[in-house]
Amino acid sequence: MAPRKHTALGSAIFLYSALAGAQASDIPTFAHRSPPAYPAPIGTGDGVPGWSEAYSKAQAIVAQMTLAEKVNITSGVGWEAEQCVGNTGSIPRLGFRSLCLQDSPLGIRFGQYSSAFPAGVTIASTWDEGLAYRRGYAMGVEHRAKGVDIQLGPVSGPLGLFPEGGRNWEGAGSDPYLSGVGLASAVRGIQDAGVIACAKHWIGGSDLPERYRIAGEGANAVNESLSSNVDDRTMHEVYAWPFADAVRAGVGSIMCSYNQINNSYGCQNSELINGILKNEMGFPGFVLSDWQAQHGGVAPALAGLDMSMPGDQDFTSGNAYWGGNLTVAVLNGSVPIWRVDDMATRIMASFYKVGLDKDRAEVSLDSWTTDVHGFRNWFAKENYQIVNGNVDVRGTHGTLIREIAGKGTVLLKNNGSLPLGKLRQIGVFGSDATDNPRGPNGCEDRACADGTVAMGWGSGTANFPYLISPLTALQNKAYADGSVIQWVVDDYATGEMSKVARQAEACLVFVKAQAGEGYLTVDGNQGDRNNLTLWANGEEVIRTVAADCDNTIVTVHSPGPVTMEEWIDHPNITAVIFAGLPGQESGNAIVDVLYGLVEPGRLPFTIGKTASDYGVKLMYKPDNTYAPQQEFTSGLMIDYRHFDKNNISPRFEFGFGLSYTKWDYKSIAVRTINAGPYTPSTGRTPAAKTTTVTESPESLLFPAGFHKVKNYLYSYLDSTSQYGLTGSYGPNDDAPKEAYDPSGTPIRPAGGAPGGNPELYDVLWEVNVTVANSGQRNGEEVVQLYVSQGEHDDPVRVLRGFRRVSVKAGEWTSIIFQILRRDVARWDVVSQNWVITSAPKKVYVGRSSRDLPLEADLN
Ligand SMILES: *[C@@H]1O[C@H](CO)[C@@H](O)[C@H](O)[C@H]1NC(C)=O
Ligand SMILES: *[C@@H]1O[C@H](CO)[C@@H](O)[C@H](O)[C@H]1NC(C)=O
Ligand SMILES: *[C@@H]1O[C@H](CO)[C@@H](O)[C@H](O)[C@H]1NC(C)=O
Ligand SMILES: *[C@@H]1O[C@H](CO)[C@@H](O)[C@H](O)[C@H]1NC(C)=O
Ligand SMILES: *[C@@H]1O[C@H](CO)[C@@H](O)[C@H](O)[C@H]1NC(C)=O
Ligand SMILES: *[C@@H]1O[C@H](CO)[C@@H](O)[C@H](O)[C@H]1NC(C)=O
Ligand SMILES: *[C@@H]1O[C@H](CO)[C@@H](O)[C@H](O)[C@H]1NC(C)=O
Ligand SMILES: *[C@@H]1O[C@H](CO)[C@@H](O)[C@H](O)[C@H]1NC(C)=O
Ligand SMILES: CC(=O)N[C@H]1CO[C@H](CO)[C@@H](O)[C@@H]1O
Repeated sequence: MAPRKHTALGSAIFLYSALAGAQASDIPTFAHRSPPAYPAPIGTGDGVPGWSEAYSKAQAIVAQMTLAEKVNITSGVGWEAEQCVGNTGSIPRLGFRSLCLQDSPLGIRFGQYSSAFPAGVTIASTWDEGLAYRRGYAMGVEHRAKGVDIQLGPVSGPLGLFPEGGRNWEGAGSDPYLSGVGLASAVRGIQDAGVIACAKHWIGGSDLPERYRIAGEGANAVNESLSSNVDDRTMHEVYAWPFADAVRAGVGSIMCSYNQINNSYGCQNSELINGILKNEMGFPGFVLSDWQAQHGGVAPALAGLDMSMPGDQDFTSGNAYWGGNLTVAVLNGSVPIWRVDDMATRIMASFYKVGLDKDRAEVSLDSWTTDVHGFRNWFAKENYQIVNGNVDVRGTHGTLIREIAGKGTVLLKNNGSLPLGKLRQIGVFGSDATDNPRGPNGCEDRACADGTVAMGWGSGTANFPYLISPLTALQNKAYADGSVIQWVVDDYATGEMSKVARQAEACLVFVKAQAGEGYLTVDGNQGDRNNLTLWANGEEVIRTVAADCDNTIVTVHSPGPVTMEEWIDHPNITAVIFAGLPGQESGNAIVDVLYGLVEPGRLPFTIGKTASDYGVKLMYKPDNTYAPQQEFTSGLMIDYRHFDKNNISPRFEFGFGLSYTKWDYKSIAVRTINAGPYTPSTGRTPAAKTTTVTESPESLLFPAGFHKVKNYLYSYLDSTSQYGLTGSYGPNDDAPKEAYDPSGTPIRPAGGAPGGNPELYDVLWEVNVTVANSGQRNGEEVVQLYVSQGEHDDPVRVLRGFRRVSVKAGEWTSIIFQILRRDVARWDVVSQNWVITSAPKKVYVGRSSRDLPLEADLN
């Protein structure tokens, strides 16, 4: 979410329209349309695991709220209106403080005395569910101590269809199963620490639609955001899959996305929010808009949006789609009162679910200044006070960060040079080894590639409390070992590099690529990378050093795959490491891996030989000026599934990574579990309790003598004549009369509980696998389980289980995997349900998606 302040923002002229300034007659006709799904299901805690008590409390407090109070907690008060990147209104009468929403998925954005955790791509590379939970928990602890109520993370979407995609690194790898486990672990961790997690972005933004988000911006000006056109089966089996895991894990909030899906905006697509998320996936929490992803007032409310962020139509405009306008829309009947009751109840239920009613800390961070004192209402310049309390919330998280960064570093090539022993002389090369001369936080939202790359750029970032560069850590190591160490960190000083390379016993080359969010451009890359090659003269640095050093060890810091064909087979390159985006402990972690103190991780995506091998094309220029159309023709075949289906040999396949020891896959045994049949869910979502507004418009006016903060958004009415306002619907989102039906809606057959029909999670098989460490060192292996579903249109194999195990040298272990009904089912577009076909199914177990020594039939 949330870019910095934009200068030229969307021309959202119509209050409740999806259209920004176009004449209906000029609008091109696009084939893809999203079906209507109304009414919005009313959230319930009845019989819902983990939610029933929270819902009772929420219903009790919402029953005490006036309409203006309910609207207040659904509506943001405006960009820069308060200290967090997003803040709702408060309820002074009930002593309820406004909710604070803060980026990011890897720590506290704009935080001070807080940690910069490894990015999503690096935690995914650990393939360690327990570590993912601990990372989530540690981030939650930090947010909670700073007074943040909702942490805007974790991320699954973009999922990584496009390897160049600018925000892939925020998420947990390019496979829905891996991403789902990552999402669910982070959600549990964050929420166990007492903070509401926000799974984002719902949905279909595998491209970076943000570059086409804003009408009237530069050469890529479009009238409406890019539309991701995704077929139903792919939506279920690929893009929505991880979110089902998050919902099942109890996630309190989900953020809808900037892009359109089938030409309907993510935050007002009724089929996606009302239909798939709230009905089919049984999501009891609330949906909030990405910052300026809301394009109307009534349509999103009816389509299931529950919270408007940051509240203003354009940043700091002082106009809201909701706030006072939602109060009006309820009074005049365009939004039913029960819909606002449901919004407020869903928000409060999540609040109680994570225990925010107990010991809630004061907000002690500020997003707009690093000074201790500042204006609490930054845009209005009101309420000068202490805004950065500067509580140090880091605890011992540095140790955890170092462990994750080490275990998430992937060893790609090793001709025996690693792990390093005591060296007489070390050479270090490349600007990626060293500090950014402007400092660790010297570039706005980390948007530069000077010095070592340890996170991507954009809103998904945090301030570094410190950043140990590889060079710093290697100097410390050299000092301890009594080694000589020399370095050349000017990427163009090739003459000097050759000299140093000729003297060193090991030549450690650090190269990089960088990517981020599209509101900032670095070296001509508008968020998305323009290519998959190295930045900062990387190839030449490698070539130069390798020409003079027969023990050249290359480390790549990057948000995703880079092509390596030009240099990987060079005989003097004895080792290659993919070190992802490791966070504040970068240098210590790479030293741990180089010297063999930790066991490395595995790739959460495929490294292809060429960019075109991925079979997809990121749309760098809009294909039409009205609303770019991104056809997801790749369907289910994302990442390794595409390589497998088309018999393309990658350089390094999904799941690949070398270990410092040797592993033998010994045996596999499959046990069939009698799970019983799969029964489609029946019944209805709850009916509305209240359908009429009893409050008078007069009682909703601003109280006499009320002080209005400049451009702050309130839920009160300016005048009682205000609800004579009229407006219209956008053409894609016409609200049918069903939207106003208070009697609920039939539960979809695949629905019935958070995460979908509970029987989808029945265990059908248990697979017992034994793996032995036959090497000389204690080690850690990531045992991976893949399933082939057997139909001609299925992927060759899909990941359906993994476990990172620690085994001593010479010992073995057995791992029990559970294969769930969901793991072998496919989405049937006709019955709108999951089905298991009669095609023969197999299970494969091994070290990567292409190294699978064990297999068995699933009968
Ligand atoms: C999008 O359109 C495709 C067909 O073009 C359809 O299969 C799918 O269900 C639609 N999805 C949504 C959410 O509208
Ligand atoms: C809504 O919240 C604002 C502060 O964020 C507060 O000034 C206002 O009184 C609240 N409105 C109601 C109805 O409580
Ligand atoms: C309601 O929407 C209209 C039209 O966009 C806008 O001018 C007005 O400021 C909004 N009202 C509030 C209270 O935000
Ligand atoms: C170097 O390592 C790669 C992979 O790690 C392996 O394929 C290759 O055979 C090794 N070459 C030598 C000379 O050991
Ligand atoms: C790829 O992009 C990077 C970063 O902008 C640039 O340094 C590099 O030269 C580009 N590579 C090619 C082959 O153009
Ligand atoms: C490998 O390094 C040695 C120096 O150690 C150098 O003589 C040789 O030419 C290099 N090989 C290649 C292929 O560059
Ligand atoms: C009610 O108010 C909303 C918001 O001002 C407006 O969009 C809508 O058209 C109005 N509906 C009617 C029936 O007046
Ligand atoms: C799994 O297989 C191993 C090796 O055959 C065996 O020792 C172990 O008891 C099995 N575990 C279970 C739970 O059946
Ligand atoms: C159909 C339509 O309204 N197209 C408009 C899109 O935006 C450009 C300006 O950016 C207008 O010139 C087009 O008329």
